[in-house]
Amino acid sequence: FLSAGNELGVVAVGFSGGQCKPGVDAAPTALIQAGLLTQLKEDLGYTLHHDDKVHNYSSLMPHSDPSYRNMKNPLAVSAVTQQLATQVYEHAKHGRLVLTLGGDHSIAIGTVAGTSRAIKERLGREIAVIWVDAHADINTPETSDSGNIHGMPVAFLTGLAKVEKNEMFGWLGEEPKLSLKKLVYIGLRDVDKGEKKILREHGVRAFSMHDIDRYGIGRVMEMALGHIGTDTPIHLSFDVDALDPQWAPSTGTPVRGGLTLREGDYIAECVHETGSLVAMDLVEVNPSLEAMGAQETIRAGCSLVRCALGDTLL
Ligand code: HAR
Ligand code: MN
Ligand code: MN
Ligand code: MN
Repeated sequence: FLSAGNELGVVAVGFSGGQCKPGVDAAPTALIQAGLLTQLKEDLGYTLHHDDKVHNYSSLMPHSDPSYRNMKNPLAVSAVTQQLATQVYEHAKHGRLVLTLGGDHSIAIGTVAGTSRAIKERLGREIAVIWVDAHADINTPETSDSGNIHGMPVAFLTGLAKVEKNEMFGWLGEEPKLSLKKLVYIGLRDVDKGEKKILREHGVRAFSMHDIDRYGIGRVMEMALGHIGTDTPIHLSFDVDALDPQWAPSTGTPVRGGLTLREGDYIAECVHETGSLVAMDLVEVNPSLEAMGAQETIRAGCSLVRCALGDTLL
């Protein structure tokens, strides 16, 4: 009921301005060169809608972009995510499942905003977001130590971070793009003090690695999807650093003690099985870091996407 058949919109986003390490902008090309889109087309039978570009949004880059309220590159991230929101919206409003290949995780401000608007218009429904990540990415500009906006997207999407003029995320508008009640985390293990306070105060549903150790990934997925409820459109935002560095070493902020590749794939498979997936992001693959592990990380990323889009073991 959610997506029209096997129509897939693809957006490739070579953007790294939400954090400080170059290289994450090269991920979409690396994933595509590894054959990801061909596999989706030929093995999984999707009809692809892709402009065959990796967007770098260079025309949107401001000449000067000083830190503001502790945010680094605020004008660039705001402009890029605003443009990206429109691209994702255009796919989603036609009923396409939307796959966005990042890029750092700040791009989720655009992708979630885009699906949220399209699903509201098309189906009159609110989306749920499953955020798979070592990190909660729910700092406000005020609680962030780093000032990196890739640590803040959830705060902007849920209205916890104040927005101002259009070019400072004001384009997001007053109405939150995502309800804190429709957000579920999986894989958390490096959450800042201020973020823990936010999660606690708002009672956000979060499954840390501790919960995965305790219940196993099978029970965790039952509980996560149970919280969302059936027939709710799901946006899956998958940060490759949710995986243990053993499987995904080439990422900007690796944290030990993470998901196995099978656990990551299982999460994606379960989300696919709901039939409610409307969008997926794959972010934070950085092929220039830990060059020895780049191919491994790219393969892991391709596997996560294939699983979410319906690849099965048997
Ligand atoms: N919490 C830290 C910060 O705000 C680290 C953010 C992490 N980076 C990511 N996003 N890769 O998930 O800066
Ligand atoms: Mn993240
Ligand atoms: Mn992360
Ligand atoms: Mn930390």
